[in-house]
Amino acid sequence: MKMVIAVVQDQDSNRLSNALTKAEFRATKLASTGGFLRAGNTTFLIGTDDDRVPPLLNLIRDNCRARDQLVAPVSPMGGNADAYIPYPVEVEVGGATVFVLPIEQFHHF
Ligand code: 2BA
Repeated sequence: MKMVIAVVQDQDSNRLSNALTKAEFRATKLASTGGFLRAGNTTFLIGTDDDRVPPLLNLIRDNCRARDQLVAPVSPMGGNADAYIPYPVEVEVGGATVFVLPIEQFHHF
Protein backbone atom coordinates (compact mmCIF):
# COMPACT_ATOMS: atom_id res chain seq x y z
CA MET A 1 0.00 0.00 0.00
CA LYS A 2 1.09 3.59 -0.64
CA MET A 3 0.16 7.03 0.68
CA VAL A 4 0.04 9.57 -2.12
CA ILE A 5 0.29 13.17 -0.94
CA ALA A 6 -0.65 15.70 -3.61
CA VAL A 7 -0.39 19.48 -3.16
CA VAL A 8 -2.62 21.15 -5.75
CA GLN A 9 -3.95 24.62 -6.44
CA ASP A 10 -7.32 25.48 -4.90
CA GLN A 11 -8.75 26.08 -8.40
CA ASP A 12 -8.17 22.39 -9.26
CA SER A 13 -9.28 20.95 -5.96
CA ASN A 14 -13.00 20.39 -6.71
CA ARG A 15 -12.34 18.87 -10.11
CA LEU A 16 -9.73 16.50 -8.67
CA SER A 17 -12.00 15.63 -5.75
CA ASN A 18 -14.83 14.68 -8.13
CA ALA A 19 -12.50 12.65 -10.35
CA LEU A 20 -11.11 10.76 -7.33
CA THR A 21 -14.59 9.88 -6.08
CA LYS A 22 -15.70 8.80 -9.55
CA ALA A 23 -12.66 6.52 -9.90
CA GLU A 24 -13.31 5.11 -6.40
CA PHE A 25 -10.19 6.47 -4.73
CA ARG A 26 -10.57 7.39 -1.07
CA ALA A 27 -9.08 10.74 -0.17
CA THR A 28 -8.79 13.32 2.59
CA LYS A 29 -8.50 17.00 1.71
CA LEU A 30 -6.53 19.37 3.90
CA ALA A 31 -6.49 23.15 3.59
CA SER A 32 -2.81 24.08 3.31
CA THR A 33 -0.60 27.08 2.64
CA GLY A 34 2.42 27.18 0.33
CA GLY A 35 5.59 28.17 2.14
CA PHE A 36 6.82 30.32 -0.75
CA LEU A 37 3.71 32.15 -2.02
CA ARG A 38 1.97 31.96 1.37
CA ALA A 39 -1.25 31.45 -0.55
CA GLY A 40 -3.84 28.75 0.08
CA ASN A 41 -3.55 25.42 -1.67
CA THR A 42 -5.08 22.00 -1.09
CA THR A 43 -3.30 18.86 0.07
CA PHE A 44 -4.85 15.48 -0.74
CA LEU A 45 -3.99 12.37 1.27
CA ILE A 46 -4.84 9.31 -0.79
CA GLY A 47 -4.20 5.80 0.54
CA THR A 48 -4.24 3.21 -2.22
CA ASP A 49 -2.93 -0.18 -3.34
CA ASP A 50 0.44 -0.22 -5.11
CA ASP A 51 -1.03 -1.26 -8.45
CA ARG A 52 -3.42 1.71 -8.47
CA VAL A 53 -0.63 4.30 -8.07
CA PRO A 54 0.06 4.72 -11.82
CA PRO A 55 -3.63 5.35 -12.73
CA LEU A 56 -3.90 7.67 -9.73
CA LEU A 57 -0.89 9.72 -10.93
CA ASN A 58 -2.48 9.96 -14.39
CA LEU A 59 -5.74 11.13 -12.86
CA ILE A 60 -3.94 13.82 -10.83
CA ARG A 61 -1.97 14.90 -13.90
CA ASP A 62 -5.15 15.16 -15.99
CA ASN A 63 -7.00 17.29 -13.44
CA CYS A 64 -4.35 19.78 -12.32
CA ARG A 65 -3.04 22.60 -14.48
CA ALA A 66 0.15 24.63 -14.13
CA ARG A 67 -0.48 28.37 -13.89
CA ASP A 68 1.67 31.47 -13.71
CA GLN A 69 1.23 33.43 -10.52
CA LEU A 70 2.65 36.80 -9.49
CA VAL A 71 4.56 36.95 -6.21
CA ALA A 72 3.90 40.27 -4.50
CA PRO A 73 7.06 41.78 -3.06
CA VAL A 74 7.34 41.82 0.73
CA SER A 75 8.85 45.05 1.97
CA PRO A 76 11.80 44.66 4.36
CA MET A 77 10.85 45.31 8.00
CA GLY A 78 14.16 46.36 9.43
CA GLY A 79 15.79 43.75 7.18
CA ASN A 80 18.38 44.18 4.47
CA ALA A 81 16.96 46.67 1.94
CA ASP A 82 19.73 45.75 -0.55
CA ALA A 83 18.05 42.40 -1.26
CA TYR A 84 14.57 43.94 -1.65
CA ILE A 85 13.02 43.43 -5.12
CA PRO A 86 10.35 46.15 -5.53
CA TYR A 87 8.47 44.55 -8.46
CA PRO A 88 6.27 41.42 -8.71
CA VAL A 89 7.94 38.23 -9.89
CA GLU A 90 6.11 35.59 -11.95
CA VAL A 91 6.46 31.93 -10.94
CA GLU A 92 4.89 28.82 -12.47
CA VAL A 93 2.84 26.92 -9.89
CA GLY A 94 1.76 23.29 -10.13
CA GLY A 95 0.00 21.22 -11.83
CA ALA A 96 0.58 19.18 -8.68
CA THR A 97 3.42 18.36 -6.30
CA VAL A 98 3.14 14.67 -5.50
CA PHE A 99 4.89 12.45 -2.95
CA VAL A 100 4.45 8.65 -2.90
CA LEU A 101 5.21 7.07 0.49
CA PRO A 102 5.28 3.42 1.52
CA ILE A 103 2.75 2.48 4.21
CA GLU A 104 3.94 0.09 6.92
CA GLN A 105 0.48 -0.67 8.29
CA PHE A 106 -3.07 0.34 7.48
CA HIS A 107 -5.93 -0.07 9.94
CA HIS A 108 -9.55 0.93 9.45
CA PHE A 109 -11.47 0.41 12.69
P1 2BA B 1 4.61 27.39 -2.63
O1 2BA B 1 5.66 27.04 -1.64
O2 2BA B 1 3.78 28.59 -2.34
O3 2BA B 1 5.37 27.58 -4.05
C1 2BA B 1 4.67 28.07 -5.18
C2 2BA B 1 5.58 28.08 -6.39
O4 2BA B 1 6.63 29.03 -6.16
C3 2BA B 1 6.28 26.75 -6.67
O5 2BA B 1 5.42 25.94 -7.47
C4 2BA B 1 7.54 27.19 -7.39
O6 2BA B 1 7.28 27.46 -8.77
C5 2BA B 1 7.84 28.52 -6.73
N1 2BA B 1 8.83 28.38 -5.64
C6 2BA B 1 8.69 27.74 -4.48
N2 2BA B 1 9.80 27.86 -3.72
C7 2BA B 1 10.65 28.61 -4.43
C8 2BA B 1 11.97 29.09 -4.19
N3 2BA B 1 12.63 28.83 -3.05
N4 2BA B 1 12.55 29.85 -5.17
C9 2BA B 1 11.90 30.12 -6.33
N5 2BA B 1 10.65 29.70 -6.60
C10 2BA B 1 10.03 28.95 -5.68
P2 2BA B 1 5.42 24.36 -7.24
O7 2BA B 1 6.84 23.84 -7.25
O8 2BA B 1 4.50 23.77 -8.26
O9 2BA B 1 4.85 24.11 -5.78
C11 2BA B 1 3.47 24.31 -5.46
C12 2BA B 1 3.23 24.08 -3.99
O10 2BA B 1 3.55 22.70 -3.69
C13 2BA B 1 4.13 24.89 -3.06
O11 2BA B 1 3.60 26.18 -2.84
C14 2BA B 1 4.12 24.03 -1.79
O12 2BA B 1 2.92 24.23 -1.07
C15 2BA B 1 4.11 22.61 -2.36
N6 2BA B 1 5.47 22.07 -2.49
C16 2BA B 1 6.30 22.16 -3.54
N7 2BA B 1 7.46 21.51 -3.32
C17 2BA B 1 7.36 21.00 -2.08
C18 2BA B 1 8.23 20.22 -1.27
N8 2BA B 1 9.46 19.83 -1.68
N9 2BA B 1 7.81 19.88 -0.03
C19 2BA B 1 6.58 20.25 0.41
N10 2BA B 1 5.71 20.98 -0.31
C20 2BA B 1 6.09 21.35 -1.54
